[in-house]
Amino acid sequence: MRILIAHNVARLALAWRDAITTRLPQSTVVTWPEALDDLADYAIGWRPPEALFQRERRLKAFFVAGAGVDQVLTMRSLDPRLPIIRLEDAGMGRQIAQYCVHQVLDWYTKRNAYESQQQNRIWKPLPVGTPAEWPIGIFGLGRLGQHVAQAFLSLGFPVHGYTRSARSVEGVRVYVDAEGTEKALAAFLGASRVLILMAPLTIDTRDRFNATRLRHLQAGSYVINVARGELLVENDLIELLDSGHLCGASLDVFREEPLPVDHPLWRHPRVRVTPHTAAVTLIPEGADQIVAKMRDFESGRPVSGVVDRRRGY
Ligand code: OXD
Repeated sequence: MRILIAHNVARLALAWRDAITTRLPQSTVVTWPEALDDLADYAIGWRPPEALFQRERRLKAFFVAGAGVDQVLTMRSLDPRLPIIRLEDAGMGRQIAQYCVHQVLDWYTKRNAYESQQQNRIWKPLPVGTPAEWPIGIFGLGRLGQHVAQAFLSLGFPVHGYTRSARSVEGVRVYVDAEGTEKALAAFLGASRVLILMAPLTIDTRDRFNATRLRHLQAGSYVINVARGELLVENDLIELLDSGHLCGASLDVFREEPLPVDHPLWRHPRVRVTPHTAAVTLIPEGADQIVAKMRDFESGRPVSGVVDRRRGY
């Protein structure tokens, strides 16, 4: 097979090339913009250039080296028939679950308050909460969302999940909303005191969390965004943090990345900012998964993780 790697970080492109070459020694693997004699059969990439899809007209499939596919689907030169296949979990679920649990436990165990008490040498036990007071609401119950749900369930938190496709997840109160109605979303938000955004960016989820919808959350709620910045209207989030309706937010993704240096989120006292690192693609796990999918594809077996272009994920 002829395989082309296009990663926006040169060092990672080389790491992917080596990982794929090790697993498929009979194949020719090169990195963009190097061209193969006879064009590539498959490409693997993260934030690939438009020019790739203009030049590589013989691709059988494009593998996204991550979970989110929004960056690829918006490319004008993308052939609408080309199968786009994304990574499914590949070690990301565990990382995102750890990130979310860490953010919630820090808040729930009053770490900030104790840190400031320590600086002032104050010995003062604060009231203890219970998990029942902090129902977790997971917006997007795909593989990664289910990982997060299990992590919170194991710690005794009630978990609510919002999903577009009917599914049942043991222990989770599921709000299925095939039509995308405001009623189901409002009920889900009203039941949650921690909102975790885990859904892909699509035309339906863009700007979904504006002030009106965030107000449906219980008073004093916490917001975590590990999905895409565009799901959340950042100014509305700030407004609700300032009004006290929200008690805090942990944001790993932003409408503009890197977050501009003068952005108010950097300095907001109740916002924690991390640079899109809640889950990074683990190349060995990712390469194992892509190679297995490529083999299935080559031999005509069903391949999971193929993006439904209509739904956008
Ligand atoms: C992803 C990401 O989609 O890292 O994999 O954001």
